Amino acid sequence: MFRAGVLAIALIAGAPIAFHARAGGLTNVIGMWDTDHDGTLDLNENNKAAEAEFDKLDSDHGTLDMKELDHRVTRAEFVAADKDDDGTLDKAEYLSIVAARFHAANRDNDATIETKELHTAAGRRLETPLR
Ligand SMILES: [Ca+2]
Ligand SMILES: [Ca+2]
Ligand SMILES: [Ca+2]
Repeated sequence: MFRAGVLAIALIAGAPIAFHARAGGLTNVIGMWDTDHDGTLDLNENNKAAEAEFDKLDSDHGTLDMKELDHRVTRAEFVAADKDDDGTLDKAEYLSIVAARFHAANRDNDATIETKELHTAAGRRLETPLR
């Protein structure tokens, strides 16, 4: 607990821009899901965010249809991800779309999404199914 606090303070001191973004209410998905507090979103954190969003959208039966997804994914993505062709996305199918968007947004191929990568067209597409 103590170590985590020190780390958080160090990060805030070292990243005034990120801190201001949070303080100003412009919290992005990195701010929401950066559980290891390294200032970036890795695929593990990305998947946790996608799972939480899935659970939020899915009220009852463990899958999402196009209506529940409400424009978070495109029709083409939906059809490609729906491996069992049942007209809905289960969690694994949904995560496959989000993972593809993660890789598209990760321009420098370093396994993490940085704030600057979120501020691209691909980054915004990644944020859509995560919040
Ligand atoms: Ca992180
Ligand atoms: Ca399916
Ligand atoms: Ca990156």
